[in-house]
Amino acid sequence: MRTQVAIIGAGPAGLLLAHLLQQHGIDSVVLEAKSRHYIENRVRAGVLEHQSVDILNQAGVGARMMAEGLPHRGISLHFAGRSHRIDFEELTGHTVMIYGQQEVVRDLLAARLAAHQPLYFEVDDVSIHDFDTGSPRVRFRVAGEQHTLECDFIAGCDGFHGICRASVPPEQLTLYGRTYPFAWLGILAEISPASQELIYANHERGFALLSMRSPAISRLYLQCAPEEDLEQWHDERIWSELRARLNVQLASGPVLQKAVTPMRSFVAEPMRFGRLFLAGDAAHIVPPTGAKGMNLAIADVQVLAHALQAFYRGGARFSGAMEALNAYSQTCLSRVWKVQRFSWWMTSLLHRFEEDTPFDRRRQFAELEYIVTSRAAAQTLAENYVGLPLAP
Ligand code: FAS
Ligand code: PHB
Repeated sequence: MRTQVAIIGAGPAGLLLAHLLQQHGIDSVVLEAKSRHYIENRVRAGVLEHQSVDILNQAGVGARMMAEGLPHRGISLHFAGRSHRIDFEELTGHTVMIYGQQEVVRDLLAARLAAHQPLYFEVDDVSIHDFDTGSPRVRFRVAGEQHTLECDFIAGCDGFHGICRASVPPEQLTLYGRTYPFAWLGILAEISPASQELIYANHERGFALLSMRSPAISRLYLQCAPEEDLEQWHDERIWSELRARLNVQLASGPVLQKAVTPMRSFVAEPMRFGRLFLAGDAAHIVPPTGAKGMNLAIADVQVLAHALQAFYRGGARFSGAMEALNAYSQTCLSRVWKVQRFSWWMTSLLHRFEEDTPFDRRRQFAELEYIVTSRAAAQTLAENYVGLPLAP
């Protein structure tokens, strides 16, 4: 079996890369460990930066997003018993789109299957080889049969727990990270959102976030202990805690899904090893407070797709063929670190930290007060939230 680009992972990164390459006549094979049903129903991110919306529209997979997504012009910050709106459109001229990650995955999957392009679900025993040579290979098993996929490049889009980053000799990797002393307990509930826009709350009892997926589906989160036992959180306890922290009229409703998400910041450098390129969560993780995880994956893939197009357009003998590919890691990391900073900053601004002294707590409120009383400070939050400029 042979292709030009072997893509490991069918999350937002892998599926978007496959689609962008196919639009430029570059063949790829996508290998996914889970089933189609699993990846189409995995509830994760919910906010698309304006550039992500543009990329999906330009790729021709944005029609349902534009029809069903919710354009949002701002958010509210709740603290010290008050609510303050941050008007993204007034401050930056941009908005964001509320559209669940699983919907983006469904749209990309539909395009892949409609184009009858190779995508294998429920693969296992995946391993990558010779990516430090000009002839990398991927070995995998599907339906009990072993295969070898020869290719020009391997795209490691297999997420934080995937095998691609783990296949790089440790001495070639530099890992940066921190874990936070809390997690998020998230629910998907069949109730109309209690607010038109997202509410981020810094409360004595802990952080809470009100988000949504549609006019009938709410997505809500509350800060909890890292090893929180979900069994201790029956629905009414969750609703009561959310009401206390968000300080909004919140009706209880059927909880469709509940899960605890750990909070970490993580970056692996570099993001390229010979013919292996890491993209998305395979290379970096941000705490979800800044709503950046999926958007970073999309931004990486935009850079990688452009570099691969330049390579194949110019031909391997073209002197600049490897130029864009050689610049991939640095190009992505420059923006990744700015987004890491923003995600860390939003997390530090809005959560209760056990070890905080009274001084820390007062300083945190002073920073919130500064944001809601200074246009410059509000603009800083807004321009990061709607999306920093993509690589040129
Ligand atoms: P993904 O993890 O989405 O996709 C990787 C794919 O590779 C998966 O389908 C996996 O099954 C597959 N894979 C793994 N190993 C493989 C192997 N050996 N062979 C083949 N396939 C393999 N971001 C936000 O912005 N907001 C949020 O609220 C938010 N909530 C999150 C909640 C959870 C529980 C998690 C884990 C993440 C959350 N994120 C959130 C971040 C998330 O949205 C990621 O940033 C996004 O999924 C990144 O996309 P990918 O890089 O494609 O990785
Ligand atoms: C979501 O809707 O899932 C969401 C929104 C904003 C965040 C994190 C998650 O910061």
